[in-house]
Amino acid sequence: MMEAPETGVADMHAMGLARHLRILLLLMPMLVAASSYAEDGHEGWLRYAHIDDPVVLRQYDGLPHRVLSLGTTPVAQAASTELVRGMESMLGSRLVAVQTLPQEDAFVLGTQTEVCHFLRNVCRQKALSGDAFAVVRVMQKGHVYWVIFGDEERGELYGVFHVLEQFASQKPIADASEAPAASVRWVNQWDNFDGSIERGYAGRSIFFDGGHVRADLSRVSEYGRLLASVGLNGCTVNNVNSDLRTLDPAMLRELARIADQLRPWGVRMSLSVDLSSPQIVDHLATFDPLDPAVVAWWQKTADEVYRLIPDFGGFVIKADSEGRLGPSKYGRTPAEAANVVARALRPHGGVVLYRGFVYNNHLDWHDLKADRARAGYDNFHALDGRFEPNVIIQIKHGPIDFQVREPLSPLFAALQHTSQAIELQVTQEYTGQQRHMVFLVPMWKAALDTDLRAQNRSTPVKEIVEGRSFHQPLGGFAGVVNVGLDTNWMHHPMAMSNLYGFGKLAWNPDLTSDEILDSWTRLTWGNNPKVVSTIDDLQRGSWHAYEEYSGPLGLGTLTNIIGIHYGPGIESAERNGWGQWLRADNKGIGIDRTVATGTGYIGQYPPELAKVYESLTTCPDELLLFMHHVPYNYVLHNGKTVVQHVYDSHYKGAATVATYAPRWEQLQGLIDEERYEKTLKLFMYQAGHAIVWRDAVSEWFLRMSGIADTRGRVGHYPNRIEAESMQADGYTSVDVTPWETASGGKAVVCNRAAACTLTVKLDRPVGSYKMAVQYFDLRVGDAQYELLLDGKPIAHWIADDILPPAVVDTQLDGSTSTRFTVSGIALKPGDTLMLRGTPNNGEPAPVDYIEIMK
Ligand code: GCV
Repeated sequence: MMEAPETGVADMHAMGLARHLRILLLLMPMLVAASSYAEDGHEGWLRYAHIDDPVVLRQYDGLPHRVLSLGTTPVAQAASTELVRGMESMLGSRLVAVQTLPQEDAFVLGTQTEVCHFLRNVCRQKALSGDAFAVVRVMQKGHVYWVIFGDEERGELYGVFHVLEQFASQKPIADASEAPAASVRWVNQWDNFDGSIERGYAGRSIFFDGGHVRADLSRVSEYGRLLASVGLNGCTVNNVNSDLRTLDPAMLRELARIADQLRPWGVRMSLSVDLSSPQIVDHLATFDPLDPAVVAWWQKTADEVYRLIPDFGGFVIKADSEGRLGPSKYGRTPAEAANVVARALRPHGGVVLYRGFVYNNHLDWHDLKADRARAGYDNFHALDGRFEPNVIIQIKHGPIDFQVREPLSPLFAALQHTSQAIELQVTQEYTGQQRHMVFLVPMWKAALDTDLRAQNRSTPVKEIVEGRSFHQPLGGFAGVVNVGLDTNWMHHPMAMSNLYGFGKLAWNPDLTSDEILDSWTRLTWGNNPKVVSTIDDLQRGSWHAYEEYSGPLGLGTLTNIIGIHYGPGIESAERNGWGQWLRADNKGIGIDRTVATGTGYIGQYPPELAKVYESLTTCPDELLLFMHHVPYNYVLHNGKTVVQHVYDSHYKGAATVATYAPRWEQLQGLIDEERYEKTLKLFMYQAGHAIVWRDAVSEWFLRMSGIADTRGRVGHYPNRIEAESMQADGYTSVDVTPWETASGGKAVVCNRAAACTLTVKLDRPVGSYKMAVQYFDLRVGDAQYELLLDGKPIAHWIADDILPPAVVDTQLDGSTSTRFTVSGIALKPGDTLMLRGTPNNGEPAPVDYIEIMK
């Protein structure tokens, strides 16, 4: 017998090293992939974090190690690759792909027809249709086959994502069968060809740059994967304010590259198109939808689109709205326009989503009967039943424009012979632009669950847009998302819950907001119970808190509505053609939309609901000022006067937001450092900005109504030292516009190259204090600030945040006002506090006030 050569300790060490090296080399691509995105939110809810808990892992012990994928299309391939990827990452178990049905347990993926050839039991299952999927265990010849199938490959992919989501939420894998609520589950991106995104808050376009489709479309494929994982099946890639070159043949060839990236994820590309395209692209004499040359043009163009993009979804049309041309130019109706385009798409299976957002933005504000909220109904209700079957009217959930609270658009109930889709806004245009945490799913749920009582029977909005209430062939959900090139897609780590939630609701609007939130939190942040409950609690009330400090009682978000829609800018709503008025004077506020004395808008609702809104006795407080004009001392159902409610609500909302950062700090060490820090910074910012909102709105109501806050808060800030009252060296006082966005309506600026200072002698009793400096952080420049106590530096910071640009980049207002805080400052009577501001590149180190609190 030959003796095995002896292996010395040093050799063993070397062998061990070599083995480690081999393992390391094998793992290298995975490590590189993992570390390049680390925990920066890039993976969204598809982190597939490894499950370490042996007890949890044990429940997956009996799962197969083989996978047979019967389809050959890109979607089928994506489904099996995803299953392998997810299981390996989460369970550490390697699935081996096989080509034939193995004589051992296996996962089997395919369409129902494909699987049925091999596993007879699947033929006996209820036939699936559309995008439905099923997961069933089938016994055959003593082996267990886990079959994941759909009517089409897309369902198969959804089935795989369903299974992976169970692992990620540490739930057992059980048989399941699901079908989506509606066939159209699309996202809209308002991306421009130059790479900018209208109302996008997370960087530049993942699709376009410099007038063309980007060379590198890798983020598009990743986006497609995220969308598919929550059941979304369409993506309109360009702005509804569509570039007039969209249907240019050269551009179409470029756009086809985007469709190629989305295709493996079962996401059909669609395009926003302008009705004047026939004139622009091919110089036709007219774009009159009834002109035979125009009809032929749309047919020729649709044929060309489908030649390039065989799975093309359809066209989204914004017309006669906010400066876009439309059929009204020729005295034609939206139905006549939509139908011409729809007929061209129909042979190819495409649809038209014609937006119900048609209104006149040059309304006469002197006319007390003029009302923008009426527009959707007024423009469309008479056309009910006149649309081709492949036209869907895409209706924003409220009659105005994605405000923090609106009633449901009455148009949903008025169109009973026309397919409809609800348009929801995932991008937080009016709800904090992804710098404020606002979990929007509760708002959407409230909208979808609203029973409009059309025909005096139950007609919840969700059933209308599913096509169920009025037996329509189509229906759907369109979410304006506007992800960008920011690593984590939406900027605020919490904002991804809105995209996830939109997809989940589009698939199943009966899910509860809490169910959606809880699964998003687990997938995104892990299953640690403290992490889950803290994040769920933070998010759950965030919409309500935002409403409390930005615009309660149905007033709408009290922002600068003709500008960037971010910080407070209350009176911008009044006296212009945009029709989003408050109708405020020193006696009262709110728009009278009653039938009896107002604009008659309430009469657009079915009678039962109209009755509720028409009467002050039954109109809910939360919509009061949307429906009625009342005096400031009108008493609400909650027993408070309107004005006192406004004060209390703003203080309450801001106080809630002040708790976000301390609650978040409880999670330090339980989640990754990168996302922890980013979120903490945003929560601290939000706390400061909620105070800007609180003070601006409360001060404005105080000045307008002349009615004091019974709790003495508004207008009294005993801890505040106005910058303009401090001893200044170089700083000069300026008026801020609008006045309510700075304390006392004034701030100070340093208009010289060298630093300026503000000095004040303090007279605080001995103790430890917190200081807040309210200042303005402009896009231009990165000014520096330093706080000195008795000559010693106690804090230093740079104003380098990227806040939404105001009307002009150098404007001091409620969008650029922000706050720096520092705690644990020991004070005694007679201390001298100095703030030194060093301007930079046009940013004059502006300061509003300093607040010193216990
Ligand atoms: C894309 C609002 C937004 C616009 C948007 C428009 C629309 O008015 O502020 O940016 O335009 O809605 O939905 O068409």
